[in-house]
Amino acid sequence: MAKKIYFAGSIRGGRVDAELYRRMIEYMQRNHVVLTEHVGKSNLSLVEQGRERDARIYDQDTAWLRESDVLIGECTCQSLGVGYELAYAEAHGIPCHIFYDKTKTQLSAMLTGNPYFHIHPYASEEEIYPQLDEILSC
Ligand code: 6IA
Repeated sequence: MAKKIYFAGSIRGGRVDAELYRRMIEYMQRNHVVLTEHVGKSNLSLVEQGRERDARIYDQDTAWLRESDVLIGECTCQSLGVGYELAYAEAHGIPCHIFYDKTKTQLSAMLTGNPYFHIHPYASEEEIYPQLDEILSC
């Protein structure tokens, strides 16, 4: 059955992995609905646009989080927003799967130390897709 996926990836934390996000999102979209497709777009504005505009982003993203079946986070590029989303999802009982390239970074102990989170370290991108298949087939 098609799942509603909240894909979390860095925006203002840095866009170095934006192409990887796009590929992961496109892969999941073959059989599922990704609520946060924009995270993989290359032309995102990173500029702060005032608290009112950001409040609309916050309201929309937290509404999507509450309606999602699962959160998939790519956390190689560390992001305060993604960390917040993970805690928010945990508080709402949404399963969270965290991917990161172990050859490039170490995750915060606040993630690896929390047994609620499913952690998926990888060494090359090809390892991600079979794991996504397994997560999303449940
Ligand atoms: O602290 P960061 O900016 O790196 O946080 C990234 C996370 O916060 C992502 O997983 C998004 O879900 C969420 N987020 C941060 N900024 C935006 C945003 N900006 N739009 C939607 N979600 C965001 C404006 C982009 C533009 C397409 C309207």
